[in-house]
Amino acid sequence: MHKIVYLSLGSNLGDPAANLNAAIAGLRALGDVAAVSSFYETEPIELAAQPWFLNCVIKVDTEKMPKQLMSGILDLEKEMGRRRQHQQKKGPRIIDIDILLFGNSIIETKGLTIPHPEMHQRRFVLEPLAEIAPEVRHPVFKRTVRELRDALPPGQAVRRISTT
Ligand code: PH2
Ligand code: MG
Ligand code: MG
Repeated sequence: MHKIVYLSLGSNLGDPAANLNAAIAGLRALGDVAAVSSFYETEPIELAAQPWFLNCVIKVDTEKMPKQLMSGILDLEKEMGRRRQHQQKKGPRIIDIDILLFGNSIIETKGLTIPHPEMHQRRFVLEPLAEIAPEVRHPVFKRTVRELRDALPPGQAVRRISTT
């Protein structure tokens, strides 16, 4: 059964744009990539003392189940050189791929929570997500992505990279 999934991608090590593009290419093995937001330069949040990130959001049409998708994502992160044991929690990374929304599913298991528990507080997620899916509704808060984005407190700088 097809499901529409939204993923957040982020990188702040090496060549972040190349890393996002490589991740998007790799994710094509897990489903059809139906939309890609602009890339955004974003102020690091939660752990401030690290380089700015490059973030984007993509829409994927997949036949995978949530756990299968998650394990495919973890394999891809590893393949791209991410080493979690050497990594500071919330710190710099070559690539981070998070599942934001999986259809309208609400999932709470060890190791996988959907919707992503912090997505509604993060401008680096909501700004690119509002670009490609403004009317999609958060299944827990029942607010659209645009409404959640507009309700964010000021702060958390994000700058859309122009592609033209
Ligand atoms: N990821 C984090 C913590 N903080 N800040 C920005 N701007 N972008 C991120 O992708 C990010 C973050 C943990 O995954
Ligand atoms: Mg992650
Ligand atoms: Mg993350």
